[in-house]
Amino acid sequence: MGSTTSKSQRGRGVIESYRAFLLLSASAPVISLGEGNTPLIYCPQLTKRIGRDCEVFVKNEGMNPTGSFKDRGMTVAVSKALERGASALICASTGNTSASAAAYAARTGIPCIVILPAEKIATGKLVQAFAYGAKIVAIDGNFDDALRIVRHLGESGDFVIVNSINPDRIAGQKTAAYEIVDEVSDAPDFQLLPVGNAGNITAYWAGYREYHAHKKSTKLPAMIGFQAAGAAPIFYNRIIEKPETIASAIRIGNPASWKQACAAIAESRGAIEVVSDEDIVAAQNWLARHEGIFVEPASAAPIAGLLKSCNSSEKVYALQKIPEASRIVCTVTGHGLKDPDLIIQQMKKLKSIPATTTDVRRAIGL
Ligand code: AN7
Repeated sequence: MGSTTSKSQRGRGVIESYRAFLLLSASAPVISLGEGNTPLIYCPQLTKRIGRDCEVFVKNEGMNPTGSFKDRGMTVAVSKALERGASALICASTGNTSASAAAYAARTGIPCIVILPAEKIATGKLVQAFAYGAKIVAIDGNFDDALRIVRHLGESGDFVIVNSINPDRIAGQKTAAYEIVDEVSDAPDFQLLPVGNAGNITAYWAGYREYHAHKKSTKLPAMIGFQAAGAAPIFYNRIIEKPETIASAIRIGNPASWKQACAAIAESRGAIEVVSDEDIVAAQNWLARHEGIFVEPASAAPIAGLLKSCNSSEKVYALQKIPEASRIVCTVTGHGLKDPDLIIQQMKKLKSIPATTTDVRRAIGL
């Protein structure tokens, strides 16, 4: 197992880096775009806000080939699908899964059908699915409706479903936890991440547990998941028929991996929390302006929770009593450029000025 973390294997995709943990046969084809090996960035400003001798890191999954963590699971799901002779892929998506599935399908040379909630997909993600040549179907319904239809269509055997109900997706996404442990030589004390369909929190917990069982870490983190207040079925413990949030990636009312997420939270002595859309937008701006990391709104949910926990009048129960000297990892799941509409609204329209140094000096207030 020692070779799994060899530097020479970095950048070659998660299958080559962690083959022994992914149970791939030696003859399986590898469809990779060089996913994984994303930066784990120490965040001095967040660390300062938390205080108490803690350390805060951001695992920037926006640095994957299609700009989200989905690529880790997609390389495994698509490689295994190809080994089994798949001729087409299908997925429901709030945007990132479809962008990733479309890219890996293109790489494989097989068609990809994506079923999306009409008008609820961030511009950049829709552009990606189109650019990679997916067959895009928009429905008058939400993600939960789209996944229901995909489950039905998958039963025909004509398509391989590449949503996280496919266990190969979860297997691939575990590699993010492996990377974190490899990089800091142990598991963190707290692992924060946004929760939508709840596949990723399930995958991280499985990854941390496996690595711990292989004695690669001395401890296990508390898993803290964040949902948007208008789309928080796990937090409220009921299906949300009409989920609403500005963070369209996690606009999900009936998560497929609900039970597994609850198990991860219970077993790790973690928690599920909610943050408002207002806090999400503020955290997205804060992270870009204080740490230089631009993420999509869903990815700002754990940052919003962390920032809120620094404000003593607010209640983020799970983070209220972070012990001194804790190491905290926040996973930010998708790149900010995928969903620029909110930021564009904040920008004033740029008016051009004459192309002289004098005019430019005046414009910048010199
Ligand atoms: C940026 O693309 O569900 O809890 O269809 O795009 O594993 O679902 C995306 C989910 C977090 C939630 N952050 O992860 C889809 C989709 C971003 C995301 C999540 C998603 P899960």
